[in-house]
Amino acid sequence: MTVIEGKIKRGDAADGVLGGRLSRLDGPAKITGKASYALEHQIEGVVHAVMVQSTIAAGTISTMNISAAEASPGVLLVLTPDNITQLKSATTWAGTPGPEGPYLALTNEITFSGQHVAAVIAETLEQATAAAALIEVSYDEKQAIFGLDDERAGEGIAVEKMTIEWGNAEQALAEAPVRIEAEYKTPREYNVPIEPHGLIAKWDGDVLTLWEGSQWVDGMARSYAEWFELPFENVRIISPYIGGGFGSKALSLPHAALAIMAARKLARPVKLALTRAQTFTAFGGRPATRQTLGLGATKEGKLLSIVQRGANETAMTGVAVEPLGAVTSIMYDVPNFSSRQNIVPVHTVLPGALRAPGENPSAWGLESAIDELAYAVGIDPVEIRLLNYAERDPHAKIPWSTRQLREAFAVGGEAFGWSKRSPKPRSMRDGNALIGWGVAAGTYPVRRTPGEALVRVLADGTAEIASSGIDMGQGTYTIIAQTASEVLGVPVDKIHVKLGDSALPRAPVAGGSQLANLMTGAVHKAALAARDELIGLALNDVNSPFREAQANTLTIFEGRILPPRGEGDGVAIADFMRQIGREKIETLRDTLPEDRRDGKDRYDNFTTMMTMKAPTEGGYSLHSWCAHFVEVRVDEDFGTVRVSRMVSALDSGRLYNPKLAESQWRGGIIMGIGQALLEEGIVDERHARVINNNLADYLVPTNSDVPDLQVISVGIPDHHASVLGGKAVGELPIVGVAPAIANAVFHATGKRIRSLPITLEKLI
Ligand code: MCN
Ligand code: MOS
Repeated sequence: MTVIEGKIKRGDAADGVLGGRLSRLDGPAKITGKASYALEHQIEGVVHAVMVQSTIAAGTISTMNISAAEASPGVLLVLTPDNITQLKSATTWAGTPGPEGPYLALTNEITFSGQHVAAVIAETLEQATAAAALIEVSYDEKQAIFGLDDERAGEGIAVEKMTIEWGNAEQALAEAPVRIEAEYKTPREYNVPIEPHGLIAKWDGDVLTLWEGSQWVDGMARSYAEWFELPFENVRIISPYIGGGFGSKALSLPHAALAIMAARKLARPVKLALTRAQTFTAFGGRPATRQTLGLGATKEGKLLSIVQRGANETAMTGVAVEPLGAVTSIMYDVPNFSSRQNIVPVHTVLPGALRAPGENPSAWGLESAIDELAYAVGIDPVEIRLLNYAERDPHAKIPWSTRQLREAFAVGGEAFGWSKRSPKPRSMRDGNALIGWGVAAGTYPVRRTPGEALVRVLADGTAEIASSGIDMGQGTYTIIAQTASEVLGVPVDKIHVKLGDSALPRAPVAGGSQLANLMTGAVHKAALAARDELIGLALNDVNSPFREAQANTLTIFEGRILPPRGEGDGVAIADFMRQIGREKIETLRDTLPEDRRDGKDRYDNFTTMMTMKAPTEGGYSLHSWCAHFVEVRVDEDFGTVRVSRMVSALDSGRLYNPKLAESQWRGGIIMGIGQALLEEGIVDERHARVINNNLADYLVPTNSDVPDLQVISVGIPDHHASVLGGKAVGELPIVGVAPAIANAVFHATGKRIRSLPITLEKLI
């Protein structure tokens, strides 16, 4: 720490620089209502679209009578499977060609309950809603397969690329002195972000502007451009604020295609807001999963084999894989391993991504099973995890970059008071409450896709940073400002960050918990370039007051260009820019590899996930890690479970802003509590329909369900993982929470619940 002129401190982790606990810069705008969300955008002449859904899950539309709707007041257009425009099939998010044939946003073939069958567009929302109710649809109905548990669903289709095997797992399991074999299940779970999906679509000739909450404006703009056969540059998505996404706002969806189509046909801007109920069927959440796990071990608890056979439901018309082997294959040191997975087509909307797709249900199975093994061999649940600690990646057989999981167990256990646990189930109680202590680990990979950022230093002493990357509440605005502030020496309140607009420099998806690492990396690079240019001008410009200075002696701090100590106060950047007659210094930088910088490679990098690097690429295996310690209180008579205390220790490498990372961790843990105890899409088996399609019946935790959550960072900077040393934050914390709670419930009650959520009827 250096002190200049007695007050300004250099090298201090002040709130405004990287590593500081700056509060969210978008917070005041959100709290005061100044932040305007997609559907709040006011636009002249806007008309309203309302979706109509199928009431059956399987069959064909035989007739659709739209005449009453068309004659209804204010109605401008009714879109049906018979009159929609056939769009061009678009490249998938993975970068592979889309399905053959045209893209049909509506079809007469019904494959799930709640499938869109028509859209009504009218002058007002009320008129569109009233007219939508007048549409009469009749169907040739077929028997639907309601879900994974439907006998007719069968075993499904093997997904060969999910197979992970080494050693001879089946034989080693058969010969193991101790064996645990059980089935673990998770139900359909939904993203339910508070801001429902929707958009405003406006055409100006062949230029399409969309106000739509998006986790990935560039990727979605590509889909829209391809569907409507427009140049990519003609599509602009504006998404500065997003009311949560949790994985559900990364891809273009059929309802949006219909709104855009209607706007074109009518030559009027169209606004479409899904209802809350429609957010359960307009896109899918986490598919239901089941997995059998066989754990073979020595009598001392050393793992000899893991055999996993998993399945997740998918739609009749598309493939969704929830990788159940994701955690199973890397968590423990095991000489024999086999994981295989099937997908089972059922009559449901295509499942999507929900916070830690794969890792989440994977950890649910494994971290429950290892707990069962701990009791079977009679050792402590933390001990058994340390006994089987993987010193390197057991699957890729390469070293970890960093793995602070041992530290997480030690630090978390200490803070929780784990050593005071009495090992026997049902041995701790407080009156009528059975008390249980449980533990589980979690992990999430470090994903890497290059990013791009623009830095602009302006003559008024402020700086602008721009990128199409988004902030849906994670903190992107804030950490980007901190990064730029640290490099440019411009105070954070003089930095304006612009995000969420596909007209800005490109960025990959805010998904897979990668955006923080890649955007801070890109901003750091662009800001360094701007800083170099500023100092270069200070040394060389004919009008610069520093022309006589030696190279490498100038610094920039707190908005001033400073000479070496003792040689004066320096000059404010604003004054300097004026003196040299410059309005701005602008640097655009990306973190693309040299050979991918131009043309199609560059375009694909930002508009597909084709270029995302595997966490094992580059010789190290890159992952974040965590350990959750939970106390539950179970009412012995009623079977109600309360999480009364939780301590989690997490390794996400270096934190760019600990306050925000802790908030991410708490948010994820709360979602984990919901998953463990409350969340479940309840399927009416007769109609293959999710019936609790609203926030009164689809239960998520409220404040009274959540105790004080202690979160502790045990990470260390990891420069294999990212330029600035951070690892994944966003999805890590949900992983392992549900099994930690189930393990605590077992400790409290002696009952092993292997099917989520842990509701009271399963306990009494
Ligand atoms: N962070 C940090 N230090 C790091 C990494 C991250 O301080 N080394 C903090 C930053 O505040 C950063 C945040 O954690 O903004 C999340 O960073 P990261 O893990 O890179 O995740 P992304 O920015 O890519 O965000 C996506 C991630 C995902 S995939 C889901 S799902 C999810 C999540 O973020 N959905 C969310 N968190 C969410 N939070 C909110 N409020 N709303 C959602 O929909
Ligand atoms: Mo997160 S489910 O990867 O958007």
